[in-house]
Amino acid sequence: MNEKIIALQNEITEKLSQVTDLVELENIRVSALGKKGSVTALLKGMKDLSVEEKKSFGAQVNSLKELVTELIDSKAKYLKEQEIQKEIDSMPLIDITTPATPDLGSYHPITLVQRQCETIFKSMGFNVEDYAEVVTDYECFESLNIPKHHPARDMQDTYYLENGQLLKSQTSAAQNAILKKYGKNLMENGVPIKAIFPGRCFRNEATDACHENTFFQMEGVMVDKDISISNLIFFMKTMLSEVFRKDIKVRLRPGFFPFVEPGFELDISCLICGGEGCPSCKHSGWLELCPCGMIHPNVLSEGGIDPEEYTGFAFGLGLTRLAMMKYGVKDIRDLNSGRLKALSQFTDDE
Ligand code: FA5
Repeated sequence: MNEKIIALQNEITEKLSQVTDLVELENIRVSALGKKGSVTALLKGMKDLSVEEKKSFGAQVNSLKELVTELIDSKAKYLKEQEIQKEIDSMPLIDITTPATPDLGSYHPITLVQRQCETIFKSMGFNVEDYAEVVTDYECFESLNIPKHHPARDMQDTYYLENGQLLKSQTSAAQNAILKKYGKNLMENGVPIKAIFPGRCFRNEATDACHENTFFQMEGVMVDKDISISNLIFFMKTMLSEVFRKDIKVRLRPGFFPFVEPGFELDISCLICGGEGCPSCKHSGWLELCPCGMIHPNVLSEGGIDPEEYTGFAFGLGLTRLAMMKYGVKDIRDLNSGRLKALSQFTDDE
């Protein structure tokens, strides 16, 4: 190959190896391949050569031109990629297209009040249990001292499934399983049964401001030697004062449930109307919140616990109504409405 061409090729290759930006690269392109560029100049200088020399020299200059063009193109591609990478590296590690105040969602008021009750009872040594929503007749009624055809079944409009099972109409449906689960530890090691079990309940109710067909309860049981109504009242009082953190009026009156004896209705003075009477409390000034009582001996026996030796209390707190009272929700149906704007305004910050 011609020495001049070799020298020029080395010179251009050397320059290209050192170039670091696209402006510099463009200058090299113009200085080599432009009208007045060094490679173009070689072609112009061919006029003094013989025809044979022109053929060979011209071919070599064209190869050089092709080589330089290729080198410049690939260098340009590399430098462009480098520039993009630099720009990416300099970007902040956050998505700047995300809205400034993202909607993080919120807990439902019933969840808030349920969690609060769980914390209160856990701090008093209760275990939290979960239970099925579809249960058997035995769980929901028979094990609770409500045999088939007992009129107490009419107290709840229960949804039955075709296979004989039913949608849990009360969290009491888990009592038997809980007694059986913890009974052994009670009898062998003297560890009291202390459990709460929140859950969703279903009843074919005509709905109004304080009745829903789908609502939450939280059942609680405590069984040990010498458990009395005083223990029951202590736990109810502690729970209510912790939930409301203010003085509220409650009343305890006799109530009938076949699975407790004696049984009580624990009502709360309506916090929506201050006890005056309104649709939220069916104009009575009181809201049935947490029926309770001493567990019936038949229920203890059915759960494998000797009623001669042990006694216990049970309660069925209306969690949905508790959320109504705590957050001042006038109509219980709003809680199942799915209206996020309304439901997201509550927090558990005191
Ligand atoms: C029961 O369900 C009994 N299992 C409670 C119980 C447990 C008694 C343990 C004794 C011992 P009741 O049907 O009254 O009882 O319901 C209990 C509470 O659930 C009510 O006081 C109320 O707060 C709530 N509740 C009942 N029905 C509805 C409804 N349709 N909508 C909203 N809350 C309801």
